[in-house]
Amino acid sequence: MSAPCTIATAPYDDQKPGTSGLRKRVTRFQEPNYLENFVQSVFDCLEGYAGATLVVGGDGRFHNDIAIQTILKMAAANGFGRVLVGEGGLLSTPAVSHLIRKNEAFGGIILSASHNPGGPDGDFGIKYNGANGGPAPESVTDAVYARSRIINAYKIVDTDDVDLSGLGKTKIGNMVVEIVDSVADYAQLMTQLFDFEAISALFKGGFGFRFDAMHAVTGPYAKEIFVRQLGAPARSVINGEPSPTFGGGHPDPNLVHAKLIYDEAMMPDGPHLCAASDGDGDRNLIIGRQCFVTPSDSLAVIAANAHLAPGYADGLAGVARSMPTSGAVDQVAHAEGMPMFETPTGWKFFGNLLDSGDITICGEESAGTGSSHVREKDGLWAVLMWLNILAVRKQSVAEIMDSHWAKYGRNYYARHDFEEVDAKGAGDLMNSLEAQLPKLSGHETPAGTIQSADMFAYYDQFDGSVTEGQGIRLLFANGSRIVYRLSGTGTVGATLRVYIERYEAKDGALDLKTEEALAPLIVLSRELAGIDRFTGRSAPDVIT
Ligand code: G16
Repeated sequence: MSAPCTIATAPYDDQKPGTSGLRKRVTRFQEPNYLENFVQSVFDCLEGYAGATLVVGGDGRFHNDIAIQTILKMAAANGFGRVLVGEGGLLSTPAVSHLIRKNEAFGGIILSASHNPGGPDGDFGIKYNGANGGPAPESVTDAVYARSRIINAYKIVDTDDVDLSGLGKTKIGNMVVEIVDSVADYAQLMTQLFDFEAISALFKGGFGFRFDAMHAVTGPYAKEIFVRQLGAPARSVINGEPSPTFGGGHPDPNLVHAKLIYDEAMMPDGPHLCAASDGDGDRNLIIGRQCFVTPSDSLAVIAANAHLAPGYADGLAGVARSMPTSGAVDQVAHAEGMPMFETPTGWKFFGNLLDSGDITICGEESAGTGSSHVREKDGLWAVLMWLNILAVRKQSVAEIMDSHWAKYGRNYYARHDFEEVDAKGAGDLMNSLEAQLPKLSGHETPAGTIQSADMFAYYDQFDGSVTEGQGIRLLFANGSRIVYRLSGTGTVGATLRVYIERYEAKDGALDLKTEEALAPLIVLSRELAGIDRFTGRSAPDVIT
């Protein structure tokens, strides 16, 4: 092994990280110095990490193994004292967050492109999380981006790769590399939050359960927790072997890519609960027997029932949701007298609210739910929370949903995604809509009167930051809402997301079909924005 060396490099100009770090095609990350530039830019923007601990892990997608070796050698050259890395390079995103917090690490690097496809032609991604275990705030990600545009050298140790296939310690120069069990600490945390006895009893009683790990990172976690610790039958976990290509699938737990378990759940004698998680284990999908639960409703049910789990027995300090998430959780907060916060899309915006203790639980329409136990959304946590609620209430998912709506009212909700559309057309659509905002306020439509129309901006009371341009909101006098925003996680063209919502109070029409309840709003959402005209698309690619 030779001493750390500095390698000259040239800046790249397209590294603007999106909602959740830098995501690009694998082929981009394979270009010389691309990953190195990002990692060095991160290190250059941090202070005081000499001798400190860094946590590194990823979802096992193609290029994970290669990227981890580069990061280890760069961490050593930059003066970190210790790196904790998951066995085989595997760590789920919530597990990284937990390891950072438990070990009081300086921060962590997560390798994942979340729910995006993997493999040589798929996507790769990287992000930095800080000492609280959460995604770096915009002040840091902006500084990293600025740095990546002028960087001209990075530091790396020229040494052999570290064998990550077994637990133990080794060294690169003065830096200790500790290979840790990917699952154990996380599983231990879950036992502190949930009633494992009640859930075990549920399984013993013949409760039908299916979890689709989608050949992504949660397979080993699910087998340990659901099967080994809670006694669910081994067949409960499907696609449980992580693979660099996700078994050729697309690890997005939605009704398109997790259709297998959706179809199973829709059978009259299907499992009582079907669930799935994504590439890096932070998202969740919840489907009861013949009863799909939208992520927004799931957040509301969890907020209303979390006290049934031991870790939340004292009640919740408050709740938060991202702006496009439906107002279902607002109804719970209002009825139960809890503070509710509305933040921009992106888990990082919950960080300060969780750190300050103002909220205990938060979630997003994009299938993310979580709590103050870590600083990331957490797919398996959400599934365990549902199992805990079902075990205590001894009702079916459908019964729980019906009683929830009867108590709090129902927010019919759908998200329409127009994927990989021309980026210029999508930008023009948003600009044109923004220009119309003043005249949309007070506008009468077949779906009701638009009470206010604005571009959402967020003021963070803790760090004083203001985040603008976070999506266009049309709020109707009758409680309906249409939101337009461009995705921050796609890697090709642009993805336009249109979020459509209608509220029915508890004495209103609670058992309509969602498409039927939202029909006039859907038509309006296309017309007002000229979706057809700007994108050339007459229908969305995915509806969730
Ligand atoms: C990431 C963020 C989430 C956010 C989502 C939005 O999710 O971590 O907080 O809700 O992006 O995605 P988009 O901008 O495409 O709507 P993930 O699971 O991809 O890391």
